[in-house]
Amino acid sequence: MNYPKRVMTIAGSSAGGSAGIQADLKTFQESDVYGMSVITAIVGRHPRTNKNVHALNIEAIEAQFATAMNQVGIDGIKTGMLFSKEIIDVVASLLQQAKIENIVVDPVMIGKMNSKLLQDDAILALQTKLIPLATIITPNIPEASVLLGDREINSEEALKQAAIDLYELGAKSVLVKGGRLEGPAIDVLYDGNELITYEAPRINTVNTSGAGCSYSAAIVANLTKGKSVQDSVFHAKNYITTAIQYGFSYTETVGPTYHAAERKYGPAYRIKVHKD
Ligand code: PXL
Repeated sequence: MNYPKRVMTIAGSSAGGSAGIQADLKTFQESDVYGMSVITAIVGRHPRTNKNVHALNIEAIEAQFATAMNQVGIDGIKTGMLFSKEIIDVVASLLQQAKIENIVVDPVMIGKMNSKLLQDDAILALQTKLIPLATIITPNIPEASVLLGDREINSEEALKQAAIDLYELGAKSVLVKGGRLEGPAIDVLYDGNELITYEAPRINTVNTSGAGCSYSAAIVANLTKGKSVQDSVFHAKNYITTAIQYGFSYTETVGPTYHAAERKYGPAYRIKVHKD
């Protein structure tokens, strides 16, 4: 038997199940890879104290990584919410020591409900220690803007320039996600050579919680299965677009994407790809 590829997410636990670790593991399952997790922080709002981010200590993070590494082994890793400079430092050093081949860095900064998922003094460590190790980074527009020193990004042209400039931080590829622009959901991939645009129709929904997490989780799953970066992004964008199309909510809050949608209903759209 060919065992499934072993994929780890290093991210925050999102108690509602839509984002973070929970979204990643659901996406891994749908992608037929073996999911593992290292939890960096627990996100959940306390009804009385209002505290929302409960970070784990460094020892707990190292312990989880060592367990998965020694008991299973790792074919690919995605990072999501890392919260602090200290956590980024330890994650970067673990990734370097373990010589992981496929690394997706999703530079998560702010959650859909405005939770602060990365401290301000952690940006430099993200730029200089973690991003240079990445096979691909997947910032959305606000994250790309912060990584480029608060640059304004408000057009497809600016999106492309952001991808080209972020490449200088040392990742092998950069995917800037333009979902926050008006019109179709356009993402731009730059690999130091080609600029590729992936276009999905705009879906009229608020239920997109965890969409970015699930997208980057699908990318790392595809990479470990041997797909190229371009194909990994293409299939992941198809997957997440269908999951958003069938997004739903149990309550009045912003709801999750539907992780099983592509398997259950087939692709809702076919993503358009073009090269400049
Ligand atoms: O969607 C970004 C995100 C990532 N990781 C965790 C989160 C969220 C959003 O709330 O809670 C843990």
